Amino acid sequence: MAKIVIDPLNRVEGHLKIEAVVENGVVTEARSAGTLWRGIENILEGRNPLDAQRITQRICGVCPTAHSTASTLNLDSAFGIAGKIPDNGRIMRNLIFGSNYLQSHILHFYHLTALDYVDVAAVADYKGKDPELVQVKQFIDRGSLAPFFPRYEGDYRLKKEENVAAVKHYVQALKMRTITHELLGIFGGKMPHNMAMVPGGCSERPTVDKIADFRWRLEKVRSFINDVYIPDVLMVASRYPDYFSIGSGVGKYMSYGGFELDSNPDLTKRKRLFPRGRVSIKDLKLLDFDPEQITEDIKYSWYKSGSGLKPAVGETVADRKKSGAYSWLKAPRYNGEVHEVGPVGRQLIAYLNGFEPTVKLVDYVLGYFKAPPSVLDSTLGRHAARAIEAKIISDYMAEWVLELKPGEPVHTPFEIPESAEGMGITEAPRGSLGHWITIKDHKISNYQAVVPTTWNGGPRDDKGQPGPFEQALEGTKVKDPNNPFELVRIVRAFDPCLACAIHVVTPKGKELSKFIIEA
Ligand code: NFE
Ligand code: MG
Repeated sequence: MAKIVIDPLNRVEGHLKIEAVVENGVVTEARSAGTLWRGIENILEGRNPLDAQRITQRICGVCPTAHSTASTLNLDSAFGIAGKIPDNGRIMRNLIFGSNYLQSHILHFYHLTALDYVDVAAVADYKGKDPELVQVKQFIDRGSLAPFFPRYEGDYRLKKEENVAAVKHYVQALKMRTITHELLGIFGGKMPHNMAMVPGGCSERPTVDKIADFRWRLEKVRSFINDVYIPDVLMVASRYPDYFSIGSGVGKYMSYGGFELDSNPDLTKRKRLFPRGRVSIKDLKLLDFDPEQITEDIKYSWYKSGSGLKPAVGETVADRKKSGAYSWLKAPRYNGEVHEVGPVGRQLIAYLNGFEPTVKLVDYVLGYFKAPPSVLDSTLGRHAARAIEAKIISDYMAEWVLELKPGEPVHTPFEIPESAEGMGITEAPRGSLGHWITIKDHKISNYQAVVPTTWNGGPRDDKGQPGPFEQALEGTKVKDPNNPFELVRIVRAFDPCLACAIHVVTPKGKELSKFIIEA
């Protein structure tokens, strides 16, 4: 028996520790732990509700836009204006959010996970004149090799020319991310932490020159997605086809639905680009979705507040010394069951709903590998679904921006109610994201977030059911416990963000700095 401890598991956002017990070359038990304490939810208590949009974006530097979307929907709902968002405001929100999605998916594939498959050392003896490859070669020659090394060895399968091309794309992807930030800035003001998403709509005004600027920049990113990102994912998949059956998950996926296509006040009837729902993998059956079924357990988390609570009445009181606990993440559950969230769930649910762009792309990718849709439930499936949806979102952004109407309203006025409750649920790049607010005396009295990586990377729940990372790892064959490349590939395919996942908590009445010292 060997115990593998990967701490920190790098090339993910935030601080993740993975432990795996290996017996006869197979993982028999895995634990996923978030190890860096954060402090956002309780910072909000007693503040003006409008601060939620500004402060929750600080949960994360990668997907602040997801939190601005969830918090804005949350405030729309608490202020009673969810059905009154003008089209311009709704569309600009989608363009701001979409820009961040493209940034996030390109970041994940090239800069966080590709190095698990691509051997950068192939460029060490590069003699050509390609400026991007010369840059990388000079970087290697300087001898300071992070973030390319250290790494786990033993399973690099691409041909030399494939490795070299992928390294060039790694550098190009950095430029593409710059462009997505510029795109976001056109209607959002800046990245990170856009200033334009506000309750009631958007504070920016569309103009013809902004529309043209957005469209022109977006075309470069669309070309990269079509001509580089998707082909690279297929190329990696063709060299590592075994990863279509490694790392399969918990059997159930969920999506809250994302990118609002109208402002129907009845949220259950509202149209969204990616539909709401759940799916079970074994029979590819669509299941219903009711946000009332969401709860969070804390038996194995460093909290002493109530367990199994709904987020609207959630609590977050830390207890770093709690016996048996091993993570700062809570364990979110739907009707007491473990669910994976993220691109696979979104695209499978869209596929089973017959959403044409998804059906076309999923069938294309699966046809390439002669595989059924259920193989999306795997390490490679997670990468493929992410690339597919990057293309779909970028294609729709190109249409949405042309639907903006200069001179028409962007925003609907509102008043902050004396008391109210709100819920904002959406799909962040990494999966289902929800914010809940209670307002009393015109101020925030409780604010709770349940975040994608909390769903996927959370620990065991009160019943002892392991979380999605843990279940995906258990049963995995490990060739060499000293080089557990299988395990990091599985976990990275989820695109973990521990910064988001641990967005909690300073105990009421204590200063943040004092608590950090005590913890
Ligand atoms: Ni910090 Fe995030 C996304 C959110 S993940 S990246 O996507 O919400 O838990
Ligand atoms: Mg929370």
